Amino acid sequence: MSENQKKVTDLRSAIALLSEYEDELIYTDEPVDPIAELSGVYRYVGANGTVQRPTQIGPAMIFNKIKGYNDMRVLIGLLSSRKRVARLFGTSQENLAFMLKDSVQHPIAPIVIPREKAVCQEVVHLATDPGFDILKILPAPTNTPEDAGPYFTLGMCYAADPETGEHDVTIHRLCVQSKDEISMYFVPGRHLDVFRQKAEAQGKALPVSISIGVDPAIEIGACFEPPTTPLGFDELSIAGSLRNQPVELTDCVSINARAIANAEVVIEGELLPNVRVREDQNTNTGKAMPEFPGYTGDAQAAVPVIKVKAITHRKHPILQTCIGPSDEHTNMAGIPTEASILQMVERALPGFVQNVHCPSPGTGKYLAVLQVKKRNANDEGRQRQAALLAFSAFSELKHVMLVDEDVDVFDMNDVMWAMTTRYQGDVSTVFIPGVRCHPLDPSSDPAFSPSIRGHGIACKTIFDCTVPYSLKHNFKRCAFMAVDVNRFIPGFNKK
Ligand SMILES: [Mn+2]
Repeated sequence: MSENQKKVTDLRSAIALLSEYEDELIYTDEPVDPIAELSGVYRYVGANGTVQRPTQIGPAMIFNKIKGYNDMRVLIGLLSSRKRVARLFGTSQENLAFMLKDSVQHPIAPIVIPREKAVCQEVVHLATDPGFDILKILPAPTNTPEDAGPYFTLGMCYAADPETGEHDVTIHRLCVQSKDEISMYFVPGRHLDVFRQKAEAQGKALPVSISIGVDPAIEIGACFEPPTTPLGFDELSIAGSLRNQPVELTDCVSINARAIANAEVVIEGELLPNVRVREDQNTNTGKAMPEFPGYTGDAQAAVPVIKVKAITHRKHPILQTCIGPSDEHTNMAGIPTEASILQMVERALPGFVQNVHCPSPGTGKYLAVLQVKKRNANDEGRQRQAALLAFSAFSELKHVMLVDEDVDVFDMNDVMWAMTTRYQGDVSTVFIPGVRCHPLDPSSDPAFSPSIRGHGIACKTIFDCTVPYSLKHNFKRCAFMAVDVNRFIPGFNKK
């Protein structure tokens, strides 16, 4: 284990680690309005991703003063740079997916600690307290002026299967609907929704804890999806493996559920059976919030509701949030996607795929670039087999780009060079039409293409930008002399 890997156990230790670098974290004391302004600022500072330009890769940012709130800070963009994520995990950007893959294969289950030791319960607000109001306690941001309402964007939603008792953690968009109600949007098939439906079939509520402001290993681990983490796989055990120490849970104060013991904030509640609300019932904007493909999602007509029973938090809490289309999402969704692909291709084609990158313009979920090494004539064609495996490893993947071992998958300029000089559209493109992908891609719609029979179905496509094995001799990159630049510019290789 590297030093950095051991140093982080919660959000505060992650912040302390980033403070050791000069370019990873900035603070402001200028009072900010959580309604649209906070996200508006960070769009310029460090969102990047699929956000409309101007934006950039930049530091994480802490707003020390939130208008209308005392003693409440907001952190945004913690994971919105791959370099920063690598530092928080004590590894290199190129090795992140391999590290995640190993963690999934060697999970360490969470443990439960006594409530008196759980810092997330230093301050307790019960919904039965006079004047209880979610938005009086927590400055949930509204990300754009047309959002359906204020959203919690980085809540680790944790619940148990009512039949088996197995747990699942996932991040969902959570819109504050009233003083003690939050709506929860599920993309079809999500594991917490399976639990919710099982409870609903029995006419019961499903207790759920929402932990906000935790070790980033939990945030990234929570983004794994099946088949890598099938129903019943507690994704908290991935974070346990990443830190080589179990995630600590504690019993909630108001419901029969567990929360992450060192979270900054925990919202405790119950998903109510047979209750639905219109997501934008308070604003009628027709919109939900900015989603990772770079478009503001439509407000859903009927989403499940969490009745909040309590909010607990640490003293001087830090509410963590993200911009949906930022690189923060790319990293949280993309690195687990890379790890899932690596796991599957390594089982089927050992040693063939060298690395995988799910880059920012591909949202982390829709595009994967696979770097392969054709070792002999028999490897010709295996690159397309690797692409098919990638589609199986992650069902929401839409495009796979294949490049050779001399192309840097972490440099999209180099990938586009490969597409320019090692790709001919008519023979290098493989279409797999009519496959279900993801509903938030607006082009995956029958109005866009006659091959699409329903919203969320897409034409998966392989862009094979590898050189045919028999032609490799025609595709050698210019061979510059390997030299030690440090002789000319001392310290050059340390940058
Ligand atoms: Mn799951």
